[in-house]
Amino acid sequence: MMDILARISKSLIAGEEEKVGELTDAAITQGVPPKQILDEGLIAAMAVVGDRFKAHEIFLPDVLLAAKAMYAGMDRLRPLLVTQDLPTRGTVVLGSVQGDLHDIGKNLVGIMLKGAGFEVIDLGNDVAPEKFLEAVEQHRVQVIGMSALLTTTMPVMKTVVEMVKEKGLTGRVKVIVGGAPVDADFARRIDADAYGFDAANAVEKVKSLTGVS
Ligand code: B1M
Repeated sequence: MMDILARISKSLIAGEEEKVGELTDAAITQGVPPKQILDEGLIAAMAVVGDRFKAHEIFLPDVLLAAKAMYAGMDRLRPLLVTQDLPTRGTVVLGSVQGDLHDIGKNLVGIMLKGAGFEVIDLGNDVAPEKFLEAVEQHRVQVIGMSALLTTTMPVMKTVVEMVKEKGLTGRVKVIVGGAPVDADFARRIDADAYGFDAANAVEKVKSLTGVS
């Protein structure tokens, strides 16, 4: 089992999109649990990519290839992580904040939320604050979920929380934030209702925000 996960990681780091897809299929066939493939094969490798990029050992095009390879693996896992026939437990509007093009983590949160029975309105990446509020007005949204991967885009989360307050929606619409540079302390400081440290934790937090057990 370790061998196939290590091979997935190695291929992802090398940006081998097709191979990551094939190896993910092989791991699924071998019976490796999807969550383990995700955590130990794909996400662990992406952390290495981040470290190497930071150390200037690899460059942006390499990171882009690794991201494509990550999606090849995630596409294989998606159907296994999302169950179709659960009753709807509430609606979450989700997006990577304005200025932020990173969407892998946000998409994982979306997959996991759908898997837990939530309806997800995914606004994509680079989402302007007003867009979150427009979605709240147009749909019966219980939770706004925002993702940021850049320290420079984190302040947009505060803007959205302030807009929620200004519109008198505090309490009716809850806000959860997450992403690599975000932490619980930051979430508290901007008055967000919750912080999710990973996709599974985000689901737990959204369940508790919406009173779903
Ligand atoms: Co960029 N990037 N990147 N990048 N990139 C980081 C974030 C960086 C840390 C790399 C580094 O220097 N080590 C660094 C940020 C530094 C900083 O702000 N302090 C960085 C930089 C600098 C940049 C550019 C500025 C580079 C440049 O242009 N010179 C540029 C910015 C573009 C922009 O957004 N405007 C840029 C571009 C890119 C790519 C486009 C090439 C690509 C993104 C492709 C894509 O997303 N479609 C990319 C990638 C892939 C990364 C790294 C390597 C990996 C991110 C990732 O997908 N991780 C990243 C390094 C790193 O994070 N270690 C890096 C895997 C993913 C599963 O994890 O997103 O953290 P993550 O999500 C987790 C949790 O955080 C959490 O759950 C997820 C699952 O466990 N979570 C939530 C996320 N959102 C949540 C929301 C929640 C709850 C939990 O509630 C709603």
